[in-house]
Amino acid sequence: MSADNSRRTYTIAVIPGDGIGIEVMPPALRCLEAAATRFGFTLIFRHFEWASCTYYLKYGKMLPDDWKSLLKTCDAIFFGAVGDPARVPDHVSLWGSLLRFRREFDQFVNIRPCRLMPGVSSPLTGRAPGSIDFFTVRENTEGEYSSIGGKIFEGTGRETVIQNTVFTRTGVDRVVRYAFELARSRPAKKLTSATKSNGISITMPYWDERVAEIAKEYPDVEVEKYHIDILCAHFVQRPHTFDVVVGSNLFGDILSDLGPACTGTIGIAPSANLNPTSKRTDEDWMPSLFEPVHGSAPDIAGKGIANPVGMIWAGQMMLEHFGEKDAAKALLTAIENVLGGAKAKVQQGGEDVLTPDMGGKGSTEVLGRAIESVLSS
Ligand code: GGG
Repeated sequence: MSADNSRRTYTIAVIPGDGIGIEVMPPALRCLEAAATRFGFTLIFRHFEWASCTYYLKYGKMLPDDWKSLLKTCDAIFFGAVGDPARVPDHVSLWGSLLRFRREFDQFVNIRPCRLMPGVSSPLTGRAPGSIDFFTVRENTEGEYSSIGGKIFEGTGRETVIQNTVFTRTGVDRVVRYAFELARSRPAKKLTSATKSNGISITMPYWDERVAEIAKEYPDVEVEKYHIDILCAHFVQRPHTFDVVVGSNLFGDILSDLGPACTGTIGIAPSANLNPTSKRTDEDWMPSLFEPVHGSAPDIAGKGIANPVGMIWAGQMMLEHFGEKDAAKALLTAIENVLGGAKAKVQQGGEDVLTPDMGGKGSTEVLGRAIESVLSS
């Protein structure tokens, strides 16, 4: 990362949020601690209960007034999930927390790996672990997620609702360039752009134009574009053909849920919300945020069965971001070994560590402990 990490001490803002975010956080912290102990660095966790609906119901807001200065004291933000729609409308909780972090810390890249992991059954059978291995790069601060618009003639037959999509040249160019750089660094050197320029006739042709313009700087990268509808179909039918996929805020969000679902479960998918240019030494330091792709999942919250891998893998991405490459590699290997060995373990009469979303009978606690113990051994 752009921080001064020579001291190898990292302060992390821990924000579990709501629902299963609260359940997957403890195993992830234990795995991070195990990695720190094994690889000789120090993690300082600063725990915050805000950015949750419980906080909102108590204080009438999602964040305290000094949230920004508190988070700026940290090297990164480790975030669980937000949302409790039975008590707080989703747009209130999301815009009051996660979207503020992304926008006000200018975390303009949301990068989400999508990989077929060992031991995880995919609805797309017959493919070997690792044969699906791509990244979605989502624009994270503008696009369809805009607060510009309004309602008029409310409650009448002329009721009208408008919400504008915002694409700025700076905003589009920087995320597209990031995606090209990522594609260039990978063996396949291939970039897929998600568009819908046949139907959305102003913003999406603009997106396509900027991709085509920036592509000129990357002659070594193969570029293709698909309308979002057929791209979703290709994700399902041939996910192994993708390498780096770049999309607007909304399209990137949809694709980064669909991709992991095609590899078995969204429960394992991590994400990094990055401000790649901010430096720890800057006066206006803006930390990046790491979270699982999944949300708060009210349907399974409180049952102890949420898959902790998305949260643990998000921690792995955070270690990578800190420059702790060996620890990050060991943590990913621990996840792969535990998932890959899980079915054989059950056949030999051992404990089922896989959570129900992966077809098992295991719990959040058991799976988290298994990964922690492999990492510590
Ligand atoms: N851990 C991710 C999370 O809480 N997601 C909630 C959600 O609905 N996010 C929408 C988004 O990422 O745009």
